[in-house]
Amino acid sequence: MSGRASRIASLFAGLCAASLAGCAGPQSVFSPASDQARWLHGLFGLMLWVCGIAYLLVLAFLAVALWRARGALAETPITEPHDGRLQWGLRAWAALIVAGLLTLAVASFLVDRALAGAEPRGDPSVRVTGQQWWWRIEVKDPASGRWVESANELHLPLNQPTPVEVVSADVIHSFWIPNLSGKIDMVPGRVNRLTITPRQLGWVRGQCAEFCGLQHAQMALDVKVDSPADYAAWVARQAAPAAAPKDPVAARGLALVQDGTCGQCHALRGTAAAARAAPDLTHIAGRRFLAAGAAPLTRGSLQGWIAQPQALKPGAEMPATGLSPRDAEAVAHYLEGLT
Ligand code: HEC
Ligand SMILES: [Cu+2]
Repeated sequence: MSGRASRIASLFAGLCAASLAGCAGPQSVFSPASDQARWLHGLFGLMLWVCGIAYLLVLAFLAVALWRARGALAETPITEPHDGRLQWGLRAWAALIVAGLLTLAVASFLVDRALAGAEPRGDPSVRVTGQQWWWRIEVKDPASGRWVESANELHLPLNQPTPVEVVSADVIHSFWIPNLSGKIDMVPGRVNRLTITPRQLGWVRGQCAEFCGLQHAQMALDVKVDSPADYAAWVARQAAPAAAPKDPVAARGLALVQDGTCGQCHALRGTAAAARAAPDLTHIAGRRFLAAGAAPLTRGSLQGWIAQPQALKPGAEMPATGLSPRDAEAVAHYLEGLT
């Protein structure tokens, strides 16, 4: 019997492993890369086992009952109240159910406590604002104590509990980086908080997890877990003003950006463009993706976006700029230098 039980258990484990093996990756709850994601992943695993075993037990008893009663269902009475073995069996079954549910309740309580215990004591050092359909990123520069703005790409320091504040500027969004944390809603007029303690270097992908309008699907957040030194360097880079144009074409691009409409929505720190309605472009070329994951950031995608943002992301809050191809080229060339 125990041999058979262990064979069933290993078959079950094999099935789980096979079905989860294809689920690893940069946007997956099955590759936890932070303390918080590991706790949640552990809780999920426990729930899967407890519920899976209960399910198999029910099916096994049902199969045995059907087998024993084959052909005789009509004649035998449905209950045998004086059968002592049946009564003990029922008591054992009830105890098993209570034990299973209690295990799950205690485990989820403990995980909840652990997540709450990781709540920041101090002030948050990262603030993320959901906007239709991009992410405003603000980080506190430890050097100056000032908040530094960026967009669509978030860096976090390895092994450091980072308190993150999430808010929304328009509708309800949901902040979700599966490898690093559970979901948390971004609600207009409300500040929600979570803490992330990353344990693995590298890139992972976040995604808005609450339908928020036309381009909800193209609202991805590129996330990088850095070593503390790389993180400090990234913050310092974001804090610096925009690089000066390196050649006459880039200089013409800067002039077009300053004289054109760009500055009514975007900020490029160090230039005349200082609006906050759209992603901060001060270090746009330092990012991997354009427009919250809509395309890889290349010279081609930048120029295409500037000429026709609606072609790449229909419904996006950036209207056609009306720039001539030559002007769009100069602007793209200038932006390309803003690392
Ligand atoms: C009416 C406001 C508005 C104007 C004017 C505007 N933009 Fe935008 N821009 C946006 C918004 C909103 C987004 C974010 C769109 C999205 O990702 O859904 C955006 C995104 C961008 C991005 C991608 C940012 C990123 O983080 O990937 C670039 C580059 C950009 N705009 C360049 C420009 C340039 C250059 C001009 C001027 C020629 C300009 N924009 C004019 C609103 C505007
Ligand atoms: Cu959304």
